[in-house]
Amino acid sequence: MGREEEFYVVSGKEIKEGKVTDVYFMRTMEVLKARGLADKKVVMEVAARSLPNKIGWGILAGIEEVARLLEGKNVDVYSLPDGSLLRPWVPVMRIEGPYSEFGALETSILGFLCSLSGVATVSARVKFAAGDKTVVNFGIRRHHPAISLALEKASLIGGLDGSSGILVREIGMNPVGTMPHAMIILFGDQVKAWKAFDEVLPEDVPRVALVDTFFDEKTEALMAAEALQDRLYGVRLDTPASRRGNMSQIIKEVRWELDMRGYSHVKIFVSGGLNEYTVKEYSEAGADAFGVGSYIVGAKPIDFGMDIVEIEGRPIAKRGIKSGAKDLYLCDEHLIYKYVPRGERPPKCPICNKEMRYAYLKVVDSGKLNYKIEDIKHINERTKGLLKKLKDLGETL
Ligand code: PCP
Repeated sequence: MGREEEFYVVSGKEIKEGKVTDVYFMRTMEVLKARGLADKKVVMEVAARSLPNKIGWGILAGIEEVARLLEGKNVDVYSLPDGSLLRPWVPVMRIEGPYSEFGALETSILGFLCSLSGVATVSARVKFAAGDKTVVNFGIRRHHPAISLALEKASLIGGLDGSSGILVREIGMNPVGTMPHAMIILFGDQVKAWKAFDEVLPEDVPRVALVDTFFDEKTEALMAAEALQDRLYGVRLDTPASRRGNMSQIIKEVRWELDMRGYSHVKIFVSGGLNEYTVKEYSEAGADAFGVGSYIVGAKPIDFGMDIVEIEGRPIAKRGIKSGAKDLYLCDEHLIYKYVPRGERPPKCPICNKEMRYAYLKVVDSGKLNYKIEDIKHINERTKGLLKKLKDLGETL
């Protein structure tokens, strides 16, 4: 099939073959090979030079993809695992081997890490803002369909509670969603639509009624509660910007009116144009769950760089990069990283003075994939624990 029939997307096979690369790497290999330099053994390190909007922390994603990309290459790769805490200038990965083996893969290596860590970081910040309240990724409609599952996986690595795309079943998660305005409009009657939803769908589908189609949120929320009674799990407010006004007040009013009539079991789900700041605000106003789309999948890529730090054992780097291979250590209690020249003694945490633990995993060992691919649920739970610890340590949005 031609590119046009494949929607001009690049296949995983082509990525693995190194076809997603910048032409200057092709030219570089040609020049280096012509002068016998291409097979020099180098050490390259990957670090984020900054985090978007000068935030102090993020979440790393894309490590599994990079490990699989480098599988079969004559390299060793040391790295933090997916879901690790990200700090500026901390080397998250170290790749060692002949430059010709992986130099031209820099484009795809950074492409995976920059994009997926960006989505994981924004997801983590929204979840950090929501605390124990539910946050679901509603964003696959806002990005190119070819990478929808990759983006959903990254949002789950970032600690979200679920995602709406049906393909998440392939990574062991159940898709999460409510109902679209289209369904209500086709019935032409909110109550008929909600009742049909309740009558037709299996019991395990939560009954969350969208309550902003024709009338205001308070009116439709009470109509839904009266129609479905204790079968109603929640109402979704997806108020369009043209009507938004003071959304916190709308949430408080809906909560009040539901409680006044004995419907305190009905949850309030909010979606539409959300970010970590409005999620925090609406959570404080009484919302129980959130659907976030554009803000998560449209996350800015993290500004990772991949730089030579050693050639044939000799430390060397460009301006702005510290030369020499490094070992990375972490204090899990205080979430502090420290790196030292490779082989030096483990440093002590500057806060608790305890010896820090070696933070890298050897994810590729002489070309053999050595990365224990974790169930996404495990990474998700670990990230949630990290966010709680960040909060306990006084981190803020
Ligand atoms: C949107 C749709 C998306 C939500 C909001 C995410 O509502 O429900 O899942 O929006 P965001 O990208 O701004 O965060 P509509 O566009 O009204 O779609 P629908 O009628 O299907 O709810």
